[in-house]
Amino acid sequence: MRRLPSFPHRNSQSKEHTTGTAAHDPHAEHTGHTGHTDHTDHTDHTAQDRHAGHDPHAGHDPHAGHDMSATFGLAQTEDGYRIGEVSAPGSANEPGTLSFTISGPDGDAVTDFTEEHEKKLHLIVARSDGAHFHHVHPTMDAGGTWSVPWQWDAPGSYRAFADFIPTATGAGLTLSSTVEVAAETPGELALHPATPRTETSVGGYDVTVSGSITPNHGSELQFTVSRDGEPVTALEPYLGAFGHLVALRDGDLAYLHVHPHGDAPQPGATSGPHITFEITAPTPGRYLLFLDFQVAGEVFTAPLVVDTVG
Ligand SMILES: [Cu+2]
Repeated sequence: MRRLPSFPHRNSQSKEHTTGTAAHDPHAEHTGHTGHTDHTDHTDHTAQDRHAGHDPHAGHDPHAGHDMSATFGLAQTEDGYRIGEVSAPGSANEPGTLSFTISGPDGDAVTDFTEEHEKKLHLIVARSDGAHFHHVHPTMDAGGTWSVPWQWDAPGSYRAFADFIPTATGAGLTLSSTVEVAAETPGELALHPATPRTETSVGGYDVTVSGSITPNHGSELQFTVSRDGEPVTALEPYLGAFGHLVALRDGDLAYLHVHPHGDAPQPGATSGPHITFEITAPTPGRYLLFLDFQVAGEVFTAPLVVDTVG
């Protein structure tokens, strides 16, 4: 596995970057997806999803094995590893802590993780409609409990994805569990369908995406960052890359963690305005894209939405 150089991590452990800006409308059909919490049956994905050989990153991307795994992060248990119940505040706007443990094949909490992209565990949280996306890095105590200060912005059914490498196997896993955040009134639970969006603004930066996603083929997506109409060339390494892309399939939030083209940046290097990723979407459909990028020490997340073509 390629070792990534380490960089100062300016995003504090507890800081989260979140997107609440997506234009959304009520969309009730997502509510049925909460039943995926214990989705350990791989059969419905196996035929088309076990195809590491199709992964354009095979051979040089440390994620190649688990990005295209059978469950796409929708399972709570895989290869004997399990994410336990996620404890978090039960309602919105209530400060607290989000915590969980990862247990291994022997049932005990796992405490030995191998760093990947400068962190031993990456936690992605999104509501069932893809809104309220968070990418944070909890800390682990000696007993293997991961925790991070937490407050929900809105009620609903959320999925929490833990992306990690148990040192015992060296094989990356993404496991997830759902968390329900109670609403005071039923109207607060209205969900919002994503609609295709290839341009967005975050923190004064304009981000566009070009390219198209062809299902089951490596497809190139190019993001361009500009500010006040000028290309931004001061993109900084964040977690060992000039950008991180998480793609969630609209509907079930199947999870794809994608890494950019090119070698890991050297410390102090800057890049821009383009960041290019190769993504392999497992099925036709709509994909919610969350691009993390860093400028002047601050991390931004740009939410975009692309439908597959062909
Ligand atoms: Cu992370």
